Amino acid sequence: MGGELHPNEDIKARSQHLRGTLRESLVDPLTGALSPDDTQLSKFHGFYEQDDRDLRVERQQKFLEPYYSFMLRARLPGGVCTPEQWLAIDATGRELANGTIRLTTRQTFQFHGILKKNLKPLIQRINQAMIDSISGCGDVNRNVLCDPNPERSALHAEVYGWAKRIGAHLLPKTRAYHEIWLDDEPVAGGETEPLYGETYLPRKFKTAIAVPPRNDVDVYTNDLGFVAIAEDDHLLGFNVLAGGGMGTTHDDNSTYPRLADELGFVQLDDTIAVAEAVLTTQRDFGNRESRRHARLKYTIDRMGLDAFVVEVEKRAGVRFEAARPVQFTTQGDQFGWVRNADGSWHLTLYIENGRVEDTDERRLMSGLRAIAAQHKGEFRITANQNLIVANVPEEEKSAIEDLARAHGLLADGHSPTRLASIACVALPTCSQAMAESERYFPALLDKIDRLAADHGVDDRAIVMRMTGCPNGCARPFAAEVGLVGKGPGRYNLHLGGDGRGQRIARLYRKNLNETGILETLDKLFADYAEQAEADEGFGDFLIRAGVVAPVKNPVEDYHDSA
Ligand code: SRM
Ligand code: SF4
Repeated sequence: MGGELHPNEDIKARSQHLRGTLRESLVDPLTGALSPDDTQLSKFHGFYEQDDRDLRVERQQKFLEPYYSFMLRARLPGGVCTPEQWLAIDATGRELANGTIRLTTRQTFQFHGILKKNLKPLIQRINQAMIDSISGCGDVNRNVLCDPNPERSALHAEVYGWAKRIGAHLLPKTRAYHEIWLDDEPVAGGETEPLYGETYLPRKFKTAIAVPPRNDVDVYTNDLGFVAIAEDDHLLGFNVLAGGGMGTTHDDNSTYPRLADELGFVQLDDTIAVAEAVLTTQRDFGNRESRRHARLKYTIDRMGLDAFVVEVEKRAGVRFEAARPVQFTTQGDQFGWVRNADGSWHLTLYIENGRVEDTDERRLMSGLRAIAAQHKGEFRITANQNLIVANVPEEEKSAIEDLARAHGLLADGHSPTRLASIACVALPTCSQAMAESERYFPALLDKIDRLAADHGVDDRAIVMRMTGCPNGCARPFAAEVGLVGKGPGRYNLHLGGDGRGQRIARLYRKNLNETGILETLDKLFADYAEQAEADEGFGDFLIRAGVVAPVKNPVEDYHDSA
């Protein structure tokens, strides 16, 4: 470091706490876009400027500006919302966005295809339903994930409380959002950002809480992680993790996916102080010159873990105790009905790649609307892009199940691998996509399912994740099989995650087309069928068989085999 600050630092510093010229951009009738600086600031308000990439060339040929629209991501700690809120989300998606809702890998929802003129009405609509989009994106702490742990709801409630508390504590204090979108009076006499300062964080910052034995939030892929330590369903404290992240750049060996390190155990009372200390250490020590190297994972590797821990302890006024032993068994969701300790029920629905829409095959959006109209409990979005209908009384069970079945929302009939797998959004909305993901993965999985059946391994759940680029939005580097977009129809194949989110998947083959992917998996499935031990996961088998070597330290040996 010691070079020039990244231009975004200046945009943040000049923005008057994220106000910029967003108001002016919004009413500029000459373009469907925002000014370039405002496109950076808009992220802190939860939305991204995008253009329809399917239409790009055609519009270019007609000398038209790209077909601009916006993606908005809500803040929904722990993914929890009420049926009334769901109905508002549904109506907003149909009336002011592209008629779909997208459940994300961070337990919230996105709208796509919002026209500039509809942005403010849309933000007002969700706020009327008591949902906001503050810090949906941007260089701040994002939506805090929390295990939706259906079986143990007393503990879930306690952990969810912490997700909300941590999220609220790490929110920026600026009133810019309320002034611009909700027409609040401007703050008299200026305001300060006590936690973030004028330039916020060097980069995005992500926090999650997991409740063993389920790692369904992929806690090790977060900048800051908390692993709940409980006794008799009562929360004692957390093992604190720091420095996880997935984003990489193809062929740039200075970037790598990394799982978080364990810092140690803290008592509940110290949770907020430790969260703040990790965030402010990253604020002060993170790289503000190269956004590619700005995440906390690089800060920790540059400082050294020991020095990082000393700094966090000093800032928090806390000494970490030795981390408590924990064991995770899965990264996936538990589909179908699960009985809760209080006698009520949870139903986990399968939403393929999180896209809620009505198609000729399935009427997911109508189905969820019908369930929301009837249901009195909660909805919980999972970090695997699925939806839980939570706290259903015994007498409502069959009506909810009938609705779910009629609309194709049940997991029944899907292969265990499909149910364990996810894909990112990619084309046509994502500006970063190099290859298809959400639109292509289901068809590829049909073929992979057939291969698995041919080899008799179709009863196994293999965690497969596809992304359209190496940013890693579906966490492919923590999957047993990761497919990462390289170019149109081309993917890098990563192998060797452990199905529990505790091992990085290594790059195995570059630039494969569909035939290459299927041929490679065909051979590996044959070996798996022949040589695997009983109940041995696919990723564990690949490591034991020496197909890929485990990554010991991503800085030193992640790129070895690439
Ligand atoms: Fe992501 C950027 C979608 C979870 C790593 N991500 C994007 C953008 C906004 C593209 C852009 O910069 O223009 C994508 C919008 C696509 C669209 O049209 O909707 C996008 N990310 C998503 C979602 C919707 C994927 C999904 O299919 O669910 C997820 C929304 C989560 C949320 O609700 O907040 C999503 N993104 C993730 C995750 C997974 C996670 O956080 O658990 C990761 C990997 C973990 C991590 O952060 O390291 C992730 N997204 C990225 C990165 C790479 C960051 C890095 O450190 O290099 C980018 C690009 C960037 O930040 O510059 C990115
Ligand atoms: Fe877009 Fe890449 Fe994220 Fe997929 S992984 S949504 S292509 S940024």
